[in-house]
Amino acid sequence: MIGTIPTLDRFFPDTTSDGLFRSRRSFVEVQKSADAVVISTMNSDAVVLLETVNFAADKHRNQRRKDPDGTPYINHPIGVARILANEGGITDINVLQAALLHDTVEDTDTSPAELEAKFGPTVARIVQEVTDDKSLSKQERKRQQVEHAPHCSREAKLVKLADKLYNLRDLNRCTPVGWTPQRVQEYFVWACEVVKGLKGTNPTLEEKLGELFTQRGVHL
Ligand SMILES: [Mn+2]
Repeated sequence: MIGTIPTLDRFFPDTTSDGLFRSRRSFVEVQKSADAVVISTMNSDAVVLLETVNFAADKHRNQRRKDPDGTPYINHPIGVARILANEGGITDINVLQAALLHDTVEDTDTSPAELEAKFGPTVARIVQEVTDDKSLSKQERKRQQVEHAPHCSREAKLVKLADKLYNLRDLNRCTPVGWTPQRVQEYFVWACEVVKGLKGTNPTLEEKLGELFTQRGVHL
């Protein structure tokens, strides 16, 4: 069988210069390889994001949010990435990927090395920056988030801002199972302390966070 895909010459030395296949490989075999090459080398942002969201969905597949409906956990990282794109105006693919992956190391069996191998060092580093040390007590982790926020990279600060915005909106939408109104208020107070250390990163996200804090009588 003969196929003509002239642009694939550089990937497939066994095509002739006019794109006709020699007999060594069947057209079907070459077409399969071509699909793989297209996915691995064309580096389209859409393809990369699909691969990333699929990875995150698989890792979080058995987890649910704490809302009464038990919303699938993956809605959260997708929502965080969407806030960055739609409201924050962020198009940096590394930041959007890190948003999709931001809870995989903290909340699933994903290792930083796994993220680096699959998505590269930049994405892995941003995720690492937004990952709490789970060997510490919850109180200490919360304290460290406040302390570390100002020292994060700009990319990590963006993910943190969107993560907080998503979570605070979620708390306004409904109260997590087992939370008292006081615990909700304390979350706002703590989140505000974290966001203070992230200021000067994205005016739109910071303004929207500021409005939510003001509604609770907390000031950024
Ligand atoms: Mn999160």
